Amino acid sequence: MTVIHTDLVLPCLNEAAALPWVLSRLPEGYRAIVVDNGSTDGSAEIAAAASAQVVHETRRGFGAAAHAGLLAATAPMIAFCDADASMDPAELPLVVDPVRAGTADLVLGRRRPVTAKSWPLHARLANSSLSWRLRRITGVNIHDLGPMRAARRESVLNLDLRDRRSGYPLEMFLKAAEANWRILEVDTTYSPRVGRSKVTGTVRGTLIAINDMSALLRETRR
Ligand SMILES: Nc1nc2c(ncn2[C@@H]2O[C@H](COP(=O)(O)OP(=O)(O)OP(=O)(O)O)[C@@H](O)[C@H]2O)c(=O)[nH]1
Ligand SMILES: [Mg+2]
Repeated sequence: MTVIHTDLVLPCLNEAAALPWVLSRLPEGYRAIVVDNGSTDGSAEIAAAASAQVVHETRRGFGAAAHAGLLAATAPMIAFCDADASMDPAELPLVVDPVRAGTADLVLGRRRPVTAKSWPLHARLANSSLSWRLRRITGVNIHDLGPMRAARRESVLNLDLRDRRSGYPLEMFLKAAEANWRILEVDTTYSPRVGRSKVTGTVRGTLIAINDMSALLRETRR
């Protein structure tokens, strides 16, 4: 029997078109936990049929889903990835292996777009200005607050993350930096998502994300 070393949390809101490919790409030793937030397109059934563990989270929000996945996980390593096929789970060892090897405490996948369509201009600009601010605040040399990431599960639990919306990935980064974690950035490929955009692909989603993140940054600087 294969030993599961990493639980992969996949927050999922109506990703029926992307899930079969995403779930087929997990390397050996990884287990998928799909956290469904009331999808109406059969995402949960598709995930279950592909033998993923399905967690239902009634509270809306990216952070609520990501955190429910963290709480449901049991493996020593935890990884996060979008469920929209923009990232390839086959690349997970790039972020997980340095944590397993003990050379990093948090590894973030820097999104390297394969085509101009992978990443809308407004999202790219918002992200690079955020990264610039984060480099200044924390001294960590990051260029993208990438959603594909990995750390030791118990260490992330100990960060006591509170955000349940779009600020969750930022809060994880800020608290890890504050705790002097060794944070590493590696390149990962970024392709156009499958299905409809929900967060930064829409202007409304980007504004919500910027709002959630700005509140966290204001708190950090106090
Ligand atoms: N469970 C849950 N998942 C969500 C929610 N919002 C987004 N997601 C999922 O979180 C991941 C990231 O959301 P995306 O919609 O890809 O956001 P993005 O990458 O910023 O922008 P686009 O890919 O352009 O939409 C995807 O797997 C979504 O299905 C939510 O409220 N609940
Ligand atoms: Mg996406």
